[in-house]
Amino acid sequence: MSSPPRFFRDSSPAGAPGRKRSQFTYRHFAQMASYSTTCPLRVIAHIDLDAFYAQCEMVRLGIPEDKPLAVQQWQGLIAINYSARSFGIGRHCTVTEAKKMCPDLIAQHVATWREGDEKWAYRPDAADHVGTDKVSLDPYRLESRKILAVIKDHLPSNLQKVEKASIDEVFIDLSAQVHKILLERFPEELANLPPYDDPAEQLPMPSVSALDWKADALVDLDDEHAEFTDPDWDDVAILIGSEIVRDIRAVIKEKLHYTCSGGVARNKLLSKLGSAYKKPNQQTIVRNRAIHKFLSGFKFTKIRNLGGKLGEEVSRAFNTEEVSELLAAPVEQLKLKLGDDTGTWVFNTVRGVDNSEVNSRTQIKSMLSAKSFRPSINTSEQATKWLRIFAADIFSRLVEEGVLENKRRPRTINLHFRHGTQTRSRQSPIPQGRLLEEETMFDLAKILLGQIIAHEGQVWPCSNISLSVAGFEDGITRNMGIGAFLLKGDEAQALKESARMTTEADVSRVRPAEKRRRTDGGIQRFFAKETSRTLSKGLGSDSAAMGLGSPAKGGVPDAPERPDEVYQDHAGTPIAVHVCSRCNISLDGPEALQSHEDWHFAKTLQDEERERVNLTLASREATAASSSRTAAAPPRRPGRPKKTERGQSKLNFG
Ligand code: DCP
Ligand code: CA
Repeated sequence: MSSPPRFFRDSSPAGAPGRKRSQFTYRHFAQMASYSTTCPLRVIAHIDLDAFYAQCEMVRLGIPEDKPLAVQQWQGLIAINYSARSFGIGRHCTVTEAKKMCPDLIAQHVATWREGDEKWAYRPDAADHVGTDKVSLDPYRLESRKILAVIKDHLPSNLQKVEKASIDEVFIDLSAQVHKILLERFPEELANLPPYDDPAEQLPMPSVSALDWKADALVDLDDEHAEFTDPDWDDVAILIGSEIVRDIRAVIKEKLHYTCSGGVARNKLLSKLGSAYKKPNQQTIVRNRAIHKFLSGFKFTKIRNLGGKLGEEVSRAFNTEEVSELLAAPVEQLKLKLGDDTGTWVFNTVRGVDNSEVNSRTQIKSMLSAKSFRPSINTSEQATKWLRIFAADIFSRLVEEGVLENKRRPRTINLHFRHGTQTRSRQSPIPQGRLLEEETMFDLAKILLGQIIAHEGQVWPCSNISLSVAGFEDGITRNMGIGAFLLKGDEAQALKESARMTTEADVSRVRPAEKRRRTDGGIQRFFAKETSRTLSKGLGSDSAAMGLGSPAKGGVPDAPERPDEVYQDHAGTPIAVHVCSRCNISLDGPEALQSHEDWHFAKTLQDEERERVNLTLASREATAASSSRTAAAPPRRPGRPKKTERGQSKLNFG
């Protein structure tokens, strides 16, 4: 779906003498192509599905768009479509209250797993089964995956950088694609070498006199920038970005029937605020010259990363929630009250400065599936039925992470089991070197449960069980095949040593009768008492991130005997996928992959060097801030507990 140019050409030639120059340089323009995060011409989009779970149910059930619908979880509502919102229904309402407000409301309960069943299902009686059911988000994850695929399909395969930020939102760095389009549309101004070969030279102004923003919501310009100011390259770039986002939204609607809202701006912070600005089914453009005015109307607690504890701390310290009031605080005062790094970060953030990268690589560090039992459960049969559900639940999320393609896989599995006030836990490495299967996870979980029951004395009744996986790695196998190849230097050495350590620990603790079985490659060899150093390092922080009760104990003694053939490890058949973990392209063999990786390495160095130069320039000009820290998230202060990962905070514990 290609769009015609949406601007009106100026008649005077680009290089005409006396013509005003752009405020942007040839270097700035070139930086767009390499996704430089400090480039002032960056174009970042945020796309967020409208009332997502509600739309999923409407599409699944074929319900017309204008019918009010809410998604129910037990007696509460977790998603409300816009038609239902017009009756004043919100997440704060119970189903009963909502039906009073709108008698025609369709309240669709989420799908659930049921104790003993092997698959989630939509059940008419789910709301009455909070004791035996667990919410399944699989239907929404499935739709989310389809949407992501449509987006990626629509973007040029060699020029896309898409970050899935949650189940219903993505960030897209459109800079390189816009750079290409700009070159095609404005060759006269942009395709030539800079005068004197100096990239610091200013570009000619774009030969356009007015931009056609179609139906986009345009945020008003700052007072000092009147609408009649000539458009510069940042305006043209963002306009092209808005065309791309409009097209993406249209394709999602056409192919999957979902509406979404979009925000286009120079960074993630502003594009996210933009997409939420006008909903549903609209897109908002925050031009650089509108940032100040746009932001000053917000409470800073609405800004990404300032919504939680940090936001509360800042509002306590400055006795306000308004961006406009915080703008008056000098950086020194912010640093004094919040610490140097956080103070500088907040100072930049309320000014709309955010150089965080759109990261196409997944950030998930752990996954957890859990259920609290009221009443408690009393038998290992019951517990095992839940382990089946947890394994299936986690596995479906692992599939989303690319476990089937061996793109990402967890290294450890962890079982927590609550009896009274005590939480028992066991953990184990996950066998590497072959494709991870749901059944393997279920078997491992059963073994861990068996160990807790056998070695922890009184364990019944049980009030909560949680299964989690952690220690995610990118397509690395433990068989020293491609793993060692992908890593270099210290990393490769560390991997070799950890493999050796596992083997040694394994051998040192096996009883002679077990030794023979392990050399067959049975699962027991994965139950080696790993050094507590390895495990506590690997899991401690993740456990904290997940808010688990107690730290897991190191090591798993005496795995129960299992028939080896079930777990026959396909040792010696490395998963030889020669796929670049950065850009996902397939290479012919290890050598080709190696040289491709070397190319990335060199390119990263080059980009970093460019950014370093630009950062120096930018920090001179920008704020009075002493260090120009503008990372994705505010720097964590010492002692601040690690923030729960996105997605986990939304976990429904049944
Ligand atoms: N969600 C949830 N519990 C919450 C918030 C959200 O289960 N407290 C789920 C249901 C939502 C989905 O996550 O449909 C996406 O959350 P959003 O905050 O993006 O909200 P919606 O997509 O429902 O609405 P909007 O149109 O405002 O984005
Ligand atoms: Ca949404």
